[in-house]
Amino acid sequence: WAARRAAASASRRIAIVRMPSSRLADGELTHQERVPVDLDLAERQWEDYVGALRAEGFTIVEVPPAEELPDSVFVEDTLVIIDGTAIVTRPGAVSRAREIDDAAPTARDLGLRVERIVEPGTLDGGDVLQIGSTVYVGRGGRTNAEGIRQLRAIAGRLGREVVAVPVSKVLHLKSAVTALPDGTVIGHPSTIDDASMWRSFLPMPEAEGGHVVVLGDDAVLMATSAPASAELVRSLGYRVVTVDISEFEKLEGCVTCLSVLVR
Ligand code: CIR
Repeated sequence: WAARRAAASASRRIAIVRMPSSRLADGELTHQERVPVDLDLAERQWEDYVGALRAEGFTIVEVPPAEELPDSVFVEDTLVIIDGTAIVTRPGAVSRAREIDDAAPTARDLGLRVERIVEPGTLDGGDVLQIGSTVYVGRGGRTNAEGIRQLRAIAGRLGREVVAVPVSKVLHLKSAVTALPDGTVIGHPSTIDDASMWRSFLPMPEAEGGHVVVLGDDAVLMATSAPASAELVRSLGYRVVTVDISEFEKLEGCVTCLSVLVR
C-alpha cells in the first residue's frame, strides 16, 4: 500500500475510471427519452476513452466494477478531488447511493485524505466545476442546499471559495458548462440558466460542445458529437482529442463524467 501511495503521489496525473456495468441501459434518465443502448459498443467506447487518457500520460486507476449498479461507469459523480483531498459524495439518485462504497477505498488507496458529504446532504460530482481556486456547484435535481453547505465548509477549509449556480435545464452543472484551460466557461446557451453570471463565457454551437476534460494547459478532450464546437476550440489554439461516447450520451452522460482526474 505504501508503495502504491508513493507511486501515486510521485506521478500525480491519475485518472480514476470504472468499467461499465452490463446493466448500463437501465441507468437513470431525467431529461432524455430512453433509447436502446449497444452494450458492446459502449464497452469499446469506454476502452477508447480510457486509452485516450492513457495516451495523454494519465495513470489509470480503476474502481472495482459493480454489475448491479447501472450508472457506476459515471464515476465522476462519486468523488470530488480538491488538492490531496477526495470528497466522497452522496449521490442524489437513490439508485446510485451504493456507488460510493467502492469509490471511497480507491481514493484512500491513492493516499488522498477522505472527507464525506453526509445525510441529509446530496451532491453529485457532475455538479462541481473547479476553475482556479473557485469551486462552482450546481443546485439542481441531484445536489441539494445541505450538500452545498457541506461542500462549502470542506472546500473552505481547503482555501477554496464555493459559488452556487442554479441548474434547471440539464442534469448537472457540467452537463451545461465546463471551462477551457484558460478559465473561459463554455456551453450551449439552451442548457444554461443564466450565462451572464460567468465572467468569461463563450457560447458553443452544439449542446454537447459545452463539455471538455482538461488534459493539460494546451489540450482538452471532447466528444465527437460536437464537431463544430471542437473546431471552435481548436481555432483558439488548443489541441482537441475527440472520443465517441454515443452510448453514454444516451444515458445523459458526457465526456467529463467517465473519469475523475487527480493532479
Ligand atoms: C444519471 O442520471 O445519474 C446517469 N444516467 C448519468 C450521470 C452522468 N454524470 C455526469 O454527467 N456527471
